[in-house]
Amino acid sequence: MKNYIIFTGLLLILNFDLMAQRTVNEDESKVPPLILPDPFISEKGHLIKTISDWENTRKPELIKLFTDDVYGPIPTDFDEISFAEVSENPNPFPESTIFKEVDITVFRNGNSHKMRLNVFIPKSSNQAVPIILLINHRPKYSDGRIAEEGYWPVEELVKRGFATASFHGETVAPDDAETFSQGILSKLYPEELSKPNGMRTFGAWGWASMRAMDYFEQEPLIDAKKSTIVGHSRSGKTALWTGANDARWAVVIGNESGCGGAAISRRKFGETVKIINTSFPHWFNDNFKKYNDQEDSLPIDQHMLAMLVAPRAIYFSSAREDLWADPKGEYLSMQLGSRVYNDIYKKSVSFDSDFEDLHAPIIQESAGYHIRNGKHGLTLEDWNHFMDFIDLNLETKK
Ligand code: GTR
Repeated sequence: MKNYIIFTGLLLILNFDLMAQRTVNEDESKVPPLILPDPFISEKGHLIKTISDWENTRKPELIKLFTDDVYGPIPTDFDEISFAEVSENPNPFPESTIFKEVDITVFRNGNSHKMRLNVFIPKSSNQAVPIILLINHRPKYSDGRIAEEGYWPVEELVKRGFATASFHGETVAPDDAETFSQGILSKLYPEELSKPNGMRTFGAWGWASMRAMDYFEQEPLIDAKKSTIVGHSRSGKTALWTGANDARWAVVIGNESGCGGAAISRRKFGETVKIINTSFPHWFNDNFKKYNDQEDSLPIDQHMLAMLVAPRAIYFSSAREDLWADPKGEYLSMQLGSRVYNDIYKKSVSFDSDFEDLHAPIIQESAGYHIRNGKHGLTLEDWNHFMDFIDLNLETKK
């Protein structure tokens, strides 16, 4: 009898799984015709033409729409911040780097929270160096190294003259629907929890990235004006939202960030708003759930997120087999979003190729993109293209 009940349960689960898979579209011919909200018409119906129109009217409108309907805010208010260098682990790369393990403590309304940042700085340099921050959500060693080959290639980054830092999302907000509030949300910003447009984990991880930037700004070995933020997948979504909010990041990179990141939601290709909100209800705010199966009523789409980074530099990357993240939707978003550089900032950015004809990375001023062969992941090949893009945009080439 017992076996019979368990067997039935399994069948039911399998059935639900199959049903969920059937509703995922990975067939380009089934993508609906795209009618996207116009980034260059203000809420009052005015045409946005100048930098002033964009920066004073449209950009604040879009930030508010993304805040209220998608991600929630990244709060910037707190009472005090302190940085303590601790030495808990030996330097895994003593030949080439200076290793700093930094505890960042933030105080607000009588409460405090401590997060850990791991920083590697090239030993050889005699001047302040540009830095690349990686937001991490993968298993890591206590010294910050990530076991996956190429995921955080510290030695290669340092060899090319970059300092690099990383924190794990769990240091401020657990990546779990039940426990996500057991970090800065309950300790420092409890009022956010009851707001339908409040901060959730992406806001919390973005907040941590901003505190890392606070550290970079006061560290003499780092040239904080030449900072890049990088995230892969869920951390890529976070990197893009952080880069849109915090103008201190000179370069913003979203690797395979997919649904709720670079990919256009209205394409409904691969992961959809409903699927992501169901699997990860703690990532986005509660209002975003209104758009489950209702992508066409979103007041924004994700190409507008790329635009919020301008005039700073933005880069998206995809993997050919990563259909779940909708590589074509990520590229289209860059093609459409990068119009802000041409139309508003009068720069010359071009994404002329159709997605199907892409064969080489597009490394140019302001906006770039590559697609590589293979599956979802962050690899040394991705990083080499990122570094080329950063070098070009920050003139860090030696
Ligand atoms: C998947 C999720 C994606 C992506 C990915 C990741 O399960 O559906 O949106 O974020 O996780 O972070 O690796």
